[in-house]
Amino acid sequence: TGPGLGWRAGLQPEPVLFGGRSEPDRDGTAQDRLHEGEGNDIPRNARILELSENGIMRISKVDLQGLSKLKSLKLSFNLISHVDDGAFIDLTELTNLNLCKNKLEELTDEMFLGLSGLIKLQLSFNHISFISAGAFEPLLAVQLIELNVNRLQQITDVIPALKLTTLESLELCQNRILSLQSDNLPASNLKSLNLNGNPLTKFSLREDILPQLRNLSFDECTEDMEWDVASKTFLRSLTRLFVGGTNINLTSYMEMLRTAGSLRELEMSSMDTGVIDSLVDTACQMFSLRSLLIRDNEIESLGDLLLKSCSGLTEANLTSNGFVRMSKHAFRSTKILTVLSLRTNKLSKLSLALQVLPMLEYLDLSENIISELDCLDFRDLTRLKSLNLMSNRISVLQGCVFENLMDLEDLNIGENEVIDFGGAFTLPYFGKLKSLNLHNNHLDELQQGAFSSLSSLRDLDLESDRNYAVELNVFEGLDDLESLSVSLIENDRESFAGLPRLKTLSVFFSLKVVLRSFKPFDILLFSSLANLTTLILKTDPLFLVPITADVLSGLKSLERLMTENFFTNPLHPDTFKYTPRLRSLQIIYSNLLQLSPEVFWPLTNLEELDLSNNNLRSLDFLAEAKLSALKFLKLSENEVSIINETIFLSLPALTYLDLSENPLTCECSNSGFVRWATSNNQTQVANGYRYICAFPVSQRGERLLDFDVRSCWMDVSFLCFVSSAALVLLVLLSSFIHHFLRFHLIYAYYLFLAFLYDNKRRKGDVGCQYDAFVSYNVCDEAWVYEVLVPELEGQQGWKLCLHHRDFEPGRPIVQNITDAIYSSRKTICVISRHYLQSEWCSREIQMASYRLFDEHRDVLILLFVEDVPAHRLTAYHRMRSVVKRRSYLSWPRAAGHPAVFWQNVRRALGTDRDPRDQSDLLGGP
Ligand SMILES: *C1O[C@H](CO)[C@@H](O)[C@H](O)[C@H]1NC(C)=O
Ligand SMILES: *[C@@H]1O[C@H](CO)[C@@H](O)[C@H](O)[C@H]1NC(C)=O
Ligand SMILES: *[C@@H]1O[C@H](CO)[C@@H](O)[C@H](O)[C@H]1NC(C)=O
Ligand SMILES: *[C@@H]1O[C@H](CO)[C@@H](O)[C@H](O)[C@H]1NC(C)=O
Ligand SMILES: *[C@@H]1O[C@H](CO)[C@@H](O)[C@H](O)[C@H]1NC(C)=O
Ligand SMILES: *[C@@H]1O[C@H](CO)[C@@H](O)[C@H](O)[C@H]1NC(C)=O
Ligand SMILES: *[C@@H]1O[C@H](CO)[C@@H](O)[C@H](O)[C@H]1NC(C)=O
Repeated sequence: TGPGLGWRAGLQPEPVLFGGRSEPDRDGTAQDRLHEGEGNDIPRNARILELSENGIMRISKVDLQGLSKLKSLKLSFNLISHVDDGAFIDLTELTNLNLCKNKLEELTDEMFLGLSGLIKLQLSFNHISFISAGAFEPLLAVQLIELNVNRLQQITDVIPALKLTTLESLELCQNRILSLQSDNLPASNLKSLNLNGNPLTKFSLREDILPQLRNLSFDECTEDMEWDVASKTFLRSLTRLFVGGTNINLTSYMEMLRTAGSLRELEMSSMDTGVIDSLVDTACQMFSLRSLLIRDNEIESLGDLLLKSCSGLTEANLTSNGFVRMSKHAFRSTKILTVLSLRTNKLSKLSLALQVLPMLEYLDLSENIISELDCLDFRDLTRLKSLNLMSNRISVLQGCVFENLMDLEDLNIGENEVIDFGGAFTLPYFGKLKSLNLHNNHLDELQQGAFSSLSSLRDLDLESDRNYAVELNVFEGLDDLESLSVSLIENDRESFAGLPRLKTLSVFFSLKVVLRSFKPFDILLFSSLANLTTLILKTDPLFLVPITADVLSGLKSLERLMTENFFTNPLHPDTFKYTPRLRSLQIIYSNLLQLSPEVFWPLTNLEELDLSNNNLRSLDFLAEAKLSALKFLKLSENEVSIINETIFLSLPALTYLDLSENPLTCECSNSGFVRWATSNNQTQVANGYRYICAFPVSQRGERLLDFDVRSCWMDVSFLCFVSSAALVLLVLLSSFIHHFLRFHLIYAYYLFLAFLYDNKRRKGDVGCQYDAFVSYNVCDEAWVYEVLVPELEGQQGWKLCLHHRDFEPGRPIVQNITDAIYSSRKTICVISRHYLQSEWCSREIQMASYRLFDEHRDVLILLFVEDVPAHRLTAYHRMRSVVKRRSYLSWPRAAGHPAVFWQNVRRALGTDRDPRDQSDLLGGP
């Protein structure tokens, strides 16, 4: 059904695709084709494809292409009116094709090409009126063709089917066929022909065209039919005849029976009482007749006469005839009857009529109104194996009723009103009983040893809507019991003791458990059931007894656990540690709210998990649950709105996922899940295309899988676009900057370093070691050592840091120099032309000038040892701006008054704080 389904494939022995039902879209466009042009996403290895109840209108050539493994294809309840020639050509393995309930009008020659393995073809409920001569020719193995409820007018219309040598069964109910005449029909191997509901007026065999026919049905044929079979031998194989309806007259029936000499089974329904009596009488006189089925007739009383000639009968099925009374002698003649059904009548008592059937093995009296059984009713039925008394009104069970039923294996007294079976099952004659059904009776109590004589019993059903008490050791003696259903109101640890072979146990705990005991659920209730494989636990919705972590202790063989309303929130992490072999787990209607992954850790073999109806909000526990064998996961009717698709990475074997009825969100948070659901080729998301958005409000009612996940990816790619565009711009910009502003950048870089360094020092708060750091060029070294140092260190007593260094490029000891600058209060630059050329742009000066501006402190003292004309300063922007803004000291200008010069130097070295203090200091350009 188009995209939106995951698949069952891979390990599955039978990959299945369920289409399920889909309502037509609101705009009426329905899924009118199998695919919507997005490519065929049905897995190639699918074996079963179910596409019923969709709106498919035609099947085209490509729809089923390549599905060569398909065994069964179900396309019923669609609107298919056209199938392309060769549409099934690849389906060579197909055995079943169901096209019922469609709008096909004709079957063409090429339609079934390739279906050489087809065994069963179902075409009922279409509008077929024409079958092309070669239509069925490709069907080399077909055994059954159903063409019920179509518009075929003549039996000759189905000649293409009759010609098939493999065909055994042809169903033509409710067409418009008026007659069957052998004149223009081919001989056929048909074994079963159903003509029910056709307005047949004539059945005429003049030639031996149906030599193998065994079953023939004429129920509800609405016209008076003329029966004309030329020779008794033509119907020599006919063993089963089904007639019904009121429109065939007795003369025709008699003729029918006369020509069908080997009849073993005669079935009659909805006929006139008078016709039945005569027909049965005639039929029973046929030597071959063994089985009579008289159903859906209105016969009030089963009298002495109906079966009076039927002494050869072994089976009488008298279902749904409205018998109110039964004559004591009704079965007087049918002495060898082994099977008798009186199901669905209105008998209130048996009137000892059955006493006379010593050969009876199977007796069905269900769905009557029998309230009492006489001790003599079954007295002579000593061979009876199966007795069905279900749905009657029996309230008292007397032991004597079963007294002679020594061979009884199967007894069903379900849905009656038995209050007390008064020790019936402690009596010795039930030694062979294998199955006992006491479902839904009115029991009050089960006493100790109530079933003590049932030593062969395998199945016991004691489940009941009503609640009854179970005494200790009630199941004593049931050594062979394998399956038990029971409703409990007492939770006693001994309840299930002494059932060593028990494999299946179903327990319904009623509210009365709480009311009676008020104690926590007994932890060792099941502890003796080491062979149990299946456990079903249900409680009243109001049952709120706390379940202990040990509730499953001892169940070491358990493989299937189904609970409803039983576990309470939260589930103890150790709950399943006793059941390592569990393969299937169902916890439903338990309001778990949330689960911790640890709960599932012991369940390494778990294959099926059903957690429906638990108000779960998140599935994140699955990510850590280590459910590596899980194939089937059902989570319907919870409160999950967002699914993180990464959880499926931890479910490697998952093939089936059901998330129906969850309030899913149609937002980008679910886009990963939507993509996973539509694209993964292992897990089928069951009915995924029907999941409806619950949020956001604007999307409510839309389908989840219609949510356009591309819009989510678009956001991402837009982001990608923006960021890569930004990146490109950045690269362009940086190459531009590198090219044109490299030096500014380098400068800024050192400023930045200085800033960092400065910050560091400030934090370190290192005190000044020197009064001044002297920066000079090697050419001025003589002046520095001969004039400056003696004056400042000798005369004035300042402590100077002298910059002894080699000026070879590539060897600046940056750290040393900056250290020196920062451990001095001032930096004296001895400026000459040489200095400007080689030193001014050096790092230490830059850093010092940074310090100057940054700290707003006058750390820089400029000593000009020679006159530098203003225009020569222009190359040194910063120097110029310093010189413009600050005063400086000029040695040549002060040549006449060295004392003044040194006095000014002293003042400059002496000032510390505010640079404005000495703004008028020295005079300058
Ligand atoms: C300069 O650095 C060297 C090595 O890092 C060190 O040994 C020397 O003492 C430093 N000099 C000054 C003045 O800090
Ligand atoms: C004939 O009818 C009997 C009883 O309904 C059925 O079991 C049997 O399969 C039919 N035979 C064929 C060939 O259809
Ligand atoms: C019964 O039907 C046949 C065929 O339609 C007809 O020939 C015959 O007269 C009818 N017999 C009676 C008694 O109506
Ligand atoms: C009796 O006939 C009914 C209706 O065809 C069928 O459902 C039932 O199984 C038959 N019972 C026996 C014992 O054959
Ligand atoms: C399980 O069943 C076997 C026989 O099927 C039996 O021998 C054994 O005792 C049973 N185990 C328990 C604990 O009842
Ligand atoms: C899905 O789960 C994975 C693994 O736990 C996590 O990394 C991721 O963020 C989750 N995604 C969302 C959308 O919550
Ligand atoms: C399923 O998908 C996986 C990866 O996406 C691929 O390796 C594998 O062959 C596919 N299997 C089938 C049956 O298409």
